[in-house]
Amino acid sequence: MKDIVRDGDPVLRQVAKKVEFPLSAEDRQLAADMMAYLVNSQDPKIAEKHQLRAGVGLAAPQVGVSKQMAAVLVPTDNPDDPKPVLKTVLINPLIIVQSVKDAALAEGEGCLSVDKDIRGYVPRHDRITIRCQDMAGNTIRLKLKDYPAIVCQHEIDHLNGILFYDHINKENPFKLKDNTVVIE
Ligand code: NB4
Ligand code: NI
Repeated sequence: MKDIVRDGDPVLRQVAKKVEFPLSAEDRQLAADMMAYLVNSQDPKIAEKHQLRAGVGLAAPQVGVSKQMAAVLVPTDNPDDPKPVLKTVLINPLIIVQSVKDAALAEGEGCLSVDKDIRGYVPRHDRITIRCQDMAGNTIRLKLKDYPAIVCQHEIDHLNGILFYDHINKENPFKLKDNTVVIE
């Protein structure tokens, strides 16, 4: 697994290139490696052994590849059900529908590419519809809300050269619009 690119590297501020189909062997490997990072990072033993910071998402620019691809792995919080809430690789994703209502994580956001703790709410859309491609090149639509929607917006931002702290209100980091749900 390649090292994760840190803030300051220009690749994080570039608009990533579209991925072409059929996927190259290299692109398939990239998708598999990014998902493997997330799976490993969420296993406390493996994460400790390899010194991995836990992640629920990872975008290709974060491993130095300026392509429109991101892995998302949102685990379930139900111990009786091992099925993740969302496990997918987003390719060429676009937000085609977004709610007026916003949502923000109560704890703010952290990014594997940003070492400092930057506090404040990151306002996102509470509900989105994403149009993207799957590994086979089929165009798919994902309707998401709340936490999984926030994760995907963080990842899609990376593909457009945007980092979470760009969205934090500079005067008052904890100021939110009226119609915003805070998600625990
Ligand atoms: C992406 C997220 C930042 C906010 C919310 C959260 C973690 C990331 C960055 C929205 C998307 C990575 C990608 C976590 C985490 C909860 C689930 C399951 C068991 C530990 C894990 C911890 F690690 N963010 N880190 N940051 N990024 N929740 N959880 N838990 O994932 O930079 O661009 O394993
Ligand atoms: Ni990030």
